[in-house]
Amino acid sequence: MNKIVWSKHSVLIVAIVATWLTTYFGYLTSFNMKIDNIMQEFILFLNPLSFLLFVYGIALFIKSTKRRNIYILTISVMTSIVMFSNAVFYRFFNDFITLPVLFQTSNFGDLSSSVTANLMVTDIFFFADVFIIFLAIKFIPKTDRVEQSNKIGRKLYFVMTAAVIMVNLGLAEMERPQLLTRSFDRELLVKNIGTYNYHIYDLFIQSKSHAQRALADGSELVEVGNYINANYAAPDPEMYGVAKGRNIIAISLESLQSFVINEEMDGHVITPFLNELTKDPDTFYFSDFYHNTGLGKTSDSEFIIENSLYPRNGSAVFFTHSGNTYQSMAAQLGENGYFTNVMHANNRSFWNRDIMYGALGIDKFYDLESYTVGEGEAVNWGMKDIPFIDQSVELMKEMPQPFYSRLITLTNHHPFDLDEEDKLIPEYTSNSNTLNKYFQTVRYMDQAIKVLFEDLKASGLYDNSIIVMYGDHYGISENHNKAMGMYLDKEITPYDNAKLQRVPLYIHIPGYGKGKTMDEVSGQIDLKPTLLHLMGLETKDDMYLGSDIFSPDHEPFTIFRDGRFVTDKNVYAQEVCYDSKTGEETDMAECEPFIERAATELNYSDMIINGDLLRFKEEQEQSPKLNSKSKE
Ligand code: GP9
Ligand code: MN
Repeated sequence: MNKIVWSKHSVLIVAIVATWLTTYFGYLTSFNMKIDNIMQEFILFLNPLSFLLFVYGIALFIKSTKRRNIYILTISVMTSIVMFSNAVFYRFFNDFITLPVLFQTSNFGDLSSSVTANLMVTDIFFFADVFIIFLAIKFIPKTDRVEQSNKIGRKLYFVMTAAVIMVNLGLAEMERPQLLTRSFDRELLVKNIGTYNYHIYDLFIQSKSHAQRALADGSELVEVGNYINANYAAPDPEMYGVAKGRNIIAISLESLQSFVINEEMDGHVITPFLNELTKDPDTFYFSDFYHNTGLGKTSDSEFIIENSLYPRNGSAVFFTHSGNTYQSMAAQLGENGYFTNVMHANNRSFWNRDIMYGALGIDKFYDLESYTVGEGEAVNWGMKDIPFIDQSVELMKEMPQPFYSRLITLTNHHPFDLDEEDKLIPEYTSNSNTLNKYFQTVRYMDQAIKVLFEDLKASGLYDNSIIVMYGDHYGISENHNKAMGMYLDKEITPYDNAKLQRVPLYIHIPGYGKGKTMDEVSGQIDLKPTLLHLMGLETKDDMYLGSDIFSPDHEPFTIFRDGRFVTDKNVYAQEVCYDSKTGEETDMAECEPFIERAATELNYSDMIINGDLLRFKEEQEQSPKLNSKSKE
């Protein structure tokens, strides 16, 4: 190193290196992050650097040595506090701190008591850099008078900082495409951009939604409320309450699309059990049902099903609006005596579930920690569906009844990897490895659902439950159109791509006997009112955008998050209006009124979420209720 640079900036250099290494060492000792390869290890090592270069670099603008040293020390204390707090928090929650947790009162667990209970003497290590910097300031001989850094030197420094940021982001993007737009998981964020940058990112996301929230004053409720009331579909009296009092077992079928149901691949039946179920007298099978998800994928589907609102465009609402007030299906069931829970053998912070579930009023989250993943029981993203289902049913046996359990399956997830012994049919042969393997993992999932039904029957839970199963979102993206075209034996158009967003929905009511295939166009957005009405619960006063599929007033119309839509007559995609039966282009006038409707509806949904409007509704409801009660 250049002698002059060293003597002029020794404290700064010591500070950067000391904090960098303390942070990295902190990662290794305090957080249980899964590192799969050398590249991830390297990114982890590199990731504190960009922020540290930047924040310590500001010292270069401070003329007085004393002030400059104070600044450097302050930064090191602050970064140490950040790492220290995260480590303590992690011990209890197995997660990194996010701002809504600090400001939310309705969270799982009590923060302050758990923090004090989780302190360790070795935590002093997080302040090692402060100590080292302090020694450097005291003992490194000040041979040269520290002059103001020259402009060129400073410029060079910040160019270097920018380069480090770019390298870090570039590598992160390679490891995890769309990391920042989808913000899947805090652990992935910290692994890729580091704790410090993660907190800035979190601050940015949270303050953006806070600003929009602050601008809303509740007056928007009238307009949105009018639209919602006008579209209310009253329940069919025949169906209302048919499953009253039963347990609800809802299964999120990972990446399952309808194009595999009742079909074959090279002569192999893909979903034998699910096919049988479509003909089962206790089952309603919805053959023209669509997902309404966006970038938030599984978490978006959860959001839609719980709230009957659309997720957000371009980001995952589970991350951006976990501090909102919601009127979720879980909360409503909870008020009616249900024990509400989600079962999913994955890291609890994935999709910010641990936080969002608090806002959705879900009583318990059975995450990875609730499961025992035995030898050979994990593949691809984690625990295999069959042992997951076996253990979930075991857990259900212990639950207070009635319960509402939502199970999220995982094996049929991109890249659709499977152990040899679980491959029940051969691969498909096309230019898409993804599609080729998809049929096999779907076949495995079908087996898992069969096991679920067997387990439920054996446990005695079956007869008093209702089983609802739905595909969460597409599994095969448009990037595989060529292979898909080969399988479907046609050229894939935007019309086909829209129709491929069909996901299966099953509502299975043991002993009911009057089930049938429903070919009404509908979507995930309709599930909440449909289910609540089946349970005999009213939804008239709730704010939601879907409608009960069994209602005679249900409209055959579903809107995709990106503005495409499907009606009984048309498919609207890529600004083209198609005939829904033939797939041929048709007169735009047929689609016109719905284009407007789709835009309005998505906009109202965004208004509810961005303005956190349901908090005003809650306030309004509390006062008149009190009044009417006192009159009785
Ligand atoms: C992760 C699982 C999959 O926990 O829900 O998420 P996805 O990538 O499908 O959104
Ligand atoms: Mn999914």
